[in-house]
Order: sequence, then structure tokens, then C-alpha cells
Amino acid sequence: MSMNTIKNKDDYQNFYKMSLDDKDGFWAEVAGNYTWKKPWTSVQTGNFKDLNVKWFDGATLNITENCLDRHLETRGDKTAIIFEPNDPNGEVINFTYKELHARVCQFSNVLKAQGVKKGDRVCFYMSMVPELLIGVLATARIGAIHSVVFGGFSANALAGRIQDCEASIVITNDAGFRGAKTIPLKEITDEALKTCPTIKSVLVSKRVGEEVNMIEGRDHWLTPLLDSASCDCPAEEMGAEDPLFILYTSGSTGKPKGLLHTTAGYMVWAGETYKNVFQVGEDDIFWCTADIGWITGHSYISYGPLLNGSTQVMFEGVPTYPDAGRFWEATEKHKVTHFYTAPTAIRALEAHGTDFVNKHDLSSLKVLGSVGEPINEEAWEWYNKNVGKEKCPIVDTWWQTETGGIMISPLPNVGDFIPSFAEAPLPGVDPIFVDADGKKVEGSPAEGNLCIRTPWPGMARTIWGDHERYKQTYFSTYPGLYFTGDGAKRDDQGRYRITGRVDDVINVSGHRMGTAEVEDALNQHEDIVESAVVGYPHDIKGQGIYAYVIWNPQSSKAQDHKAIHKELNEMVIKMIGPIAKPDKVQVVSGLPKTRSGKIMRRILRKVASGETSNLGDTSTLLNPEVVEEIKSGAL
Ligand code: 7RM
Repeated sequence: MSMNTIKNKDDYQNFYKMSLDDKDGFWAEVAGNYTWKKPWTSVQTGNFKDLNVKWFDGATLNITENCLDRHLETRGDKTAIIFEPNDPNGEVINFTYKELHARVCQFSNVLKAQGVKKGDRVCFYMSMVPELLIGVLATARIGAIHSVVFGGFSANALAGRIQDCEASIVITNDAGFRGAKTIPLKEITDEALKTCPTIKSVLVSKRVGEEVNMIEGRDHWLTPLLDSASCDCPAEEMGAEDPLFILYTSGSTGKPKGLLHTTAGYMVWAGETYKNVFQVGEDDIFWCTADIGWITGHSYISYGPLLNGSTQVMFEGVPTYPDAGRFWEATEKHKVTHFYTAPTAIRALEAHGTDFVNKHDLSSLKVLGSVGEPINEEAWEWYNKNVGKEKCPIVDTWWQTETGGIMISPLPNVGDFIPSFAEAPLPGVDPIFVDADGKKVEGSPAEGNLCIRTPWPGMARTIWGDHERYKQTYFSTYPGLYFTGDGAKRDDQGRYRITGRVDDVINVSGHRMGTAEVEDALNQHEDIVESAVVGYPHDIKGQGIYAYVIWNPQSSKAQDHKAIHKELNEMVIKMIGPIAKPDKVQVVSGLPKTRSGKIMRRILRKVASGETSNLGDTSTLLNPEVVEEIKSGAL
């Protein structure tokens, strides 16, 4: 069987079956699509019990040779990146594969000159500019480990991430453009670095032209260093299981976790999922609107498209700047064929009406994608009708930072494309439902907690510096299984529908957040006695953040709820970033607690979603009287 793209239902069924029946044979053949320095000695070893999973062990390679070098002969002059700047009248910059290769080599040499070695951690805190993508690839080329921190996070959040992985260098911009605003990235970095002794140098890529403070000996402008660096840099020979990157993500408890992805398995997963889910042809133009600060940007900007030799758009801006037509204007301008975005963006644009869409010629589009949260039917229909003109399949791709790449998705030419269904597992993905008691739920239709039964190449291997936490978080709830934290359903034909998180993780505008993390930030305020944060349905963001707070009654502001909300917003912006600001803050005199002292979040969630009649049994509460107060004060 040829390991080329899945083209129809039969291919899908054959591939899927083979991937589970003859796992090693299947992946050995798939891996043949890539360039290796040394072959593997085993395709896959290890299991979820011992949590020692390895793929292609013994092999050596460099992922950037697969993204760049191997295309030079056949696609050297093909455009790899079309950079669409924040300002629609700004300069579009194209990079061919040859140019991108040269830029990456230069950047690699700059990193080396700064003393960065194999295994060192390189932190990026940048806006969506080409230097970010080039820097990420340069890091991988010399065998260092990238940790990209989304440019919307605060100094405190950046510092925590730098400290956790003990990065030695951070690369930032003077400032970043984001719609009508600029973000003072260097200033925020300076603030963060007050508590980051491991950082030896800071490279600053000029973008906005903002005046910034440069510390002698520590801070360097990037451009002059790049300009004088050689365009030649041999790729480090990496072991298959050598670390490639760390990416921090939120969970139900504790600080964000630094998930570690390794080289060969991640490469094969990013490359093959991109190929099969999007089916991008040689002359097509792919555009993923995510930020490289999230996993979607890693797998479907930095790696997947380049591994497949595609041409892609990289966008610096936001969907509503200068107006709600920006995505469609750029789609027309660059003749985008494959467009991948988040439901929250679709809903936000839908609210501005169809004129912004209909003004533009979208006839180039062939495939649309959705990622990050469940897509509601209405948004799906709007996307399908107004953007896809009912002729483009919508691939609703379910996956996670932990999974490295897409796990469940309809495929073009294969799927049934039913609104809000992710439909079918990709080859190599072995999903299973488990009920609350840990019993496996077989057959269809069915519903349960979504788990994965066997290792797949793209899975994270550990949490940086805390393997025990990795085991605890994902593999202990249902021993022997990877637990995703999501609930799901299967219809009578076995098609999957992801219903959302079943833990204390909320998804706000496609940004994953732990409610505990937001509570920790709120609790930093001196007048907060206690807080509880829950998600509630929000028309545009998917979920909004609802905070119940007990405010110090002695404080002068105790009656001024508006002022309290404002102060708490500032605290959250400081501790995490603007994406975690509570949408609603309800001041309460107590929180409903069980006799063992646990907050009954079920009640808080119901009240926050406007459901006040059917709260279930509250008799076991320590303080049932507080429920009435909370109900009557609901926002
Ligand atoms: C890629 C990404 C992961 C969480 C995941 C889900 C939710 C993502 C979908 C989805 C329904 C989808 N990584 N999620 N995609 N829910 N349908 N197509 O988003 O680590 O940031 O978030 O996002 O709850 O567990 S992530």
C-alpha cells in the first residue's frame, strides 16, 4: 500500500485498520516519507503503564532538514511563507524555501554565537513575525529546545515559564503590533527578567520602532547579528527521542505544565496529520490563523506545512482589524485554498454580519478547518454557507497540546461533515470511552470520558522536570489509559462528537485556562478572602469566566462592585494576562461548601449559566443558606 494521502473512504478504512493491526509496519512505512540520518532500531516501545513510550528509537535526524533542506532541490524557489502584516497596507514579505533555509541557518549561527548548545532552552516571547518562525526552526536546527510563550501573557506568567525550564536566552520584539494596539514586549520581558537569573542574553528583533531599554552585555539587537552571520549551518544530528520543544498549557490544578515533545514522533505526527486532514496540493495556499504561542501554531504553522513543502500565509494581526473583513480580504488577496481557524473567531465575525464576507471573492477556498473548542451548529452553518459557499468540507479537528497534532477529524473526501462532529479517529488513534466509575463503554451509540488506549507518535512524553505529575495528571484516573479531560459521544454510526471538558479547565475564546489558576490570581488581591471561578456559556467566547468572590467587608470598596471588578481585572492582567480577565464578578458572603470543606462547583456552574431552579441536592452543604443569596445575586 502506498503511504500517500488518504483519498477516499476505502483508503481511510484500510489505513486505519492497518495502523492498529500492524502498528509497527504501518508507521515504519509512513516514516519512509521522511529523511533520516540513521534508521531506527525499533518503531515503538514502551507503554502507558510504565510511561516510557519511545518512537523510532535509535534513529537520528533533524526536523529542520525535513522542513527545509530536503525541499531545496525540488521546491527551492517555491514560496514557503507569505507574511501578511498587521497593517493591510503594509509590506507583504515572501520567503522561498531557499530563503527560509538561509535565514534559519543565519539565526542558528547567531544562537550558537550566544552560547546556545544542544539541549539548552530558548524562550520566545514575540508577536507573529517571520523572525519567530525562523527562530523556532533555528533552535531545532542546533538541537536546542524551544519554549514559545504567547505574547499576550503577562510578565509574571512569562517569568514563571522561563524559571520552570531554566531558559538561558529569550528572544523578543521591541514591541508587537496587534490590531490597533501595540504590545510592549521588551518592556514586559525586562520586568519578567527581574526574577529570571538563568537568562544570559536577550535578542531583540525590531518591529514597531519603539524605544526600549537595552542592558549592556545582556541585550542585543537581532538584525545586525543575523546580517553578519553565515547562511550555512549544518543541522545537529538528533536522537529520535531528543526533546524538540516545551509548551506550557493549563490544567485543572496547579501551575501551567510544560509539556515536552520529542523529535521523530512529533515530526511524523505533525507531517502526516497535516497531509491527511487538509490535503493541500502542490499549488495550494494554506492559512492557519493561530498564534505560534499555542500548539496549533506549532504543528500547523511551524512544522506541518513545511514538512509537506506547502506554501502558507503567516498573519501578524487579528481578525477584526481594521475591520471584520480582514480574514476574507487576505484570503482573496493571497488566493488561500485551505483556511484553518477557531470557532470563537467565526462567532465574532458572524456578529458583524455577512457584508464583510460577501465583499470578497472567496472562490479559491477548497477546505475549511476548525480547532480549539467545540464548534456550535450555528457557527458551523455560518462558516459553511458564507465562507465555504457550501462547497468546502469543514474539518472539525479535535486535539490537544498533549497530543501534538490532530487526533479526531473528518477528512476531505471521506467525512460526512455533520455540524459539531469531529467524526473519526486518524490512523494510529485508538479512542475509548470510560464512564465515571472507570468502566469501558463499548459500542455505539455511546457517551463517556474520552481516553486513548495506545501510544501514538505525536504524544507528549512528559512534563518538563516532573514525570510523576505527567503520570498523575493523564494516566492515573483510568490506569493504562491516557485521559484527555474531554467528554464525548458516539452516534449510532460510530461518529465522534466532542462535548467539552469534564474537569476544571475552561476554554475561553479557544484559550485553555485552569479555573484554579484564575482563582490563584484573584486571591493575590489583599481584599479577597476567597474566590471560586467557573465557566459559563458565552455567545462569542464559547465560555466566559464567572468569578464568585468573598471581599473583605471592612474594605472601603466593599459596596462598590464595579470598582471591585476593575481591581480584580488588573490583578488578573498582572498575574496571567488579559485573556484571563473575569467577565463577571459576583460578590458573595460565602461559597457553598460540603462538610469536608470542598466548594460545590456544580451549584456555582449552574447559577453562572443562568440555571437557578434545578440545583440538585443542597442538603449536604455546610452552609445551604448561602445558595439563596448566590441565586438572587446572580449576574
Ligand atoms: C488544539 C488545542 C485542548 C482542548 C481539548 C478540547 C478543546 C480542541 C476541539 C476541542 C471540541 C474540537 N489544544 N478542543 N479542539 N473541542 N472540538 N475540534 O486546542 O491544548 O489548547 O486545548 O480544546 O477541550 O481538550 S489545547
